Amino acid sequence: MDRARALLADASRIVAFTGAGISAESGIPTFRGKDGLWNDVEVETFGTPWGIRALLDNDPGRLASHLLDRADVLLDAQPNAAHKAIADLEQAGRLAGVVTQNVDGLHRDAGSRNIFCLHGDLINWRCVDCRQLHQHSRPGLKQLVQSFTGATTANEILSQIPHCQVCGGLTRPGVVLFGEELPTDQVEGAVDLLARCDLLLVIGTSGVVEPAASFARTVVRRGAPMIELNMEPGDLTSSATVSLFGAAGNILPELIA
Ligand code: BJW
Ligand code: ZN
Repeated sequence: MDRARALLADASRIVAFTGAGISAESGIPTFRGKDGLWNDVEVETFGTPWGIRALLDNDPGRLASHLLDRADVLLDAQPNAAHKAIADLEQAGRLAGVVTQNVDGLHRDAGSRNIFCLHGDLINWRCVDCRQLHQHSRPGLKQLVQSFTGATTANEILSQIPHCQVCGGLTRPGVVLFGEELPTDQVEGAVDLLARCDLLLVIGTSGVVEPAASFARTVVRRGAPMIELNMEPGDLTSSATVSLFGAAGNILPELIA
């Protein structure tokens, strides 16, 4: 903790690089590890566009109940002490921005401003044909997902989903699934921010998903120090200057106090 505090004291352009672990204390399960989402559902089915398409065609009831379960935890979640500590650091002029892999919008809700979402955003839907943005409110999205309750056919799901006002195409959540490209504007913003940071604060990520993890490694290769906060060692631990193991909601407020 003393070494981490000294690194923080020396830095003037800190960037936070976050993953699912920062939202665990807001009640959102992580993807990997003992309570991870991928223990309950197969990643090949629920984490890929082709898996979800096949589920819609072959087992729409299971897709509907999965979406209802995820909406339940994601749409009611509130920022925790770690999200707030990050927002406070930015407010104090010490943190230049946040690069997150999370789609839950909790950094924004906590008051962070300069945020780049590498894996998209649950609230910001897009047209599958022309990629036009279709923004939902949390209550509006909740209502939409609740309309899938009891669906047994693909049409009962598809008929509830709004169509694009520009081209009439189907809209879908703006989240990045495996095999899909990351949003160019978010990647460009993140890369630019990371290129100018003088301390990387890596919080709650296993560091196994690419290209996100490599963006963090690039900062270290350039010579900037990295502080890692995690419950346990992960794939980025060997790149960290200091690792603090424990819950981010406890450690982070103590670290920046
Ligand atoms: C706590 C805590 C507490 C708990 N406090 N800590 C190069 C090499 C190899 C593979 C690839 C590669 N390039 C691309 C790939 C393929 C693939 C990939 O990375 N695969 C690897 C897994 C092998 N990547 C992609 O497909 C990406 N697209 C891409 O590269 O496009 C170009 C391309 C296209 C086609 C061909 C080739 C290239 C897209 C990746 C999309 C990821 N999507 C998901 C799902 C989002 C939607 C949804 O919500 O359903 O994003 S997967 C999931 O993993 C989610 C996360 O953002 C992402 C990262 O996970 P994260 O955040 O690290 O969470 P966990 O659960 O892994 O870890 C949590 C951590 O927190 C743990 O360490 C805990 O200990 C800790 N923790 N509680 C602090 N309280
Ligand atoms: Zn469209």
